[in-house]
Amino acid sequence: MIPCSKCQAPAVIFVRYSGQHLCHSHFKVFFERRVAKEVRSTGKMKRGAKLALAVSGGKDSVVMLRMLHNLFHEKAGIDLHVIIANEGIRGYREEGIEVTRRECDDLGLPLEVTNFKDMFGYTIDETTELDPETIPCTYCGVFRRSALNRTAKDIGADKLGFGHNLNDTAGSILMNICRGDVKRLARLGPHERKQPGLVPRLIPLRMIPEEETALYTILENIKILDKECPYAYRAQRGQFVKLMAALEDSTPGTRHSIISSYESLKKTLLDNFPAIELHHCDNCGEPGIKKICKACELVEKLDRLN
Ligand code: Q46
Ligand code: ZN
Ligand code: ZN
Repeated sequence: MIPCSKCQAPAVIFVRYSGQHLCHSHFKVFFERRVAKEVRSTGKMKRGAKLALAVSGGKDSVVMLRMLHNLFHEKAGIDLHVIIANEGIRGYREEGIEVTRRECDDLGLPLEVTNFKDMFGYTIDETTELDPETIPCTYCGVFRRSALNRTAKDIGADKLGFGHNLNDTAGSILMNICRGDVKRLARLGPHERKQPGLVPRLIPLRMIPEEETALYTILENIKILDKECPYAYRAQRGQFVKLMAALEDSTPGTRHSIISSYESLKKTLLDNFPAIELHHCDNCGEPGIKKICKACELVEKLDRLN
């Protein structure tokens, strides 16, 4: 048995990037403290603020939900609303909705299910039949952003929380650098500036490595959707996630270094690429760069193919 670096209890994890062995209770403190710090420093929400949480049923979003409930719902008077996007992926999404519904019932939180079929006229399964050449995640990502933003606005949310972890955040930074997409890099969340029509994002688990979220669900006995989307193998992001894991494995702390480099560059990025004036889509009213938003553009494409 390896003892905890802070007490003599058996360690449940070795945190390579900090060189500490931690027992269950010290790991919990270590985990929760970082989430609370992230929410306080980037969320800046006052008592009575409304926070919508985008939950999928997967480990990260369910842990975010549980944590925000335990740390901020009653203690800080933050009003929580849960949103789940139903993309229409057979054999996958139903279970995610079930897991999320159970968690919301247990915590006594309202849940809003927003269906792609109702909002855009197509499920993701249908987009793959109509347009097999395009990666399903192209439709899914654009529709999800729009659906969650619209639903969060309908709820009257001040912020919209996502369960992205450290691996996702560092992977997104790396992906945008590799693609040379500096404008997008400048716009990555968390968002402190408010743009008309866009609910600012909050990313409570931004500094938490994926393996720690996984351990937290086991130790705290949290039920999650433990299944991968059947289209995940086609996602381009996957290669950056794998690359990130390999880099971290050979040099522990790489993910944190990527985030801190990004933080140091962020001001320069925002000065050089200030937020552009967004239009309201002629069709649905959602903010976008062009007269017609990306989601409506994709719907038009599907209508032509149908
Ligand atoms: S749900 Fe949608 Fe993901 Fe499935 S189709 Fe791609 S984007 S992989 S997070
Ligand atoms: Zn301990
Ligand atoms: Zn639109």
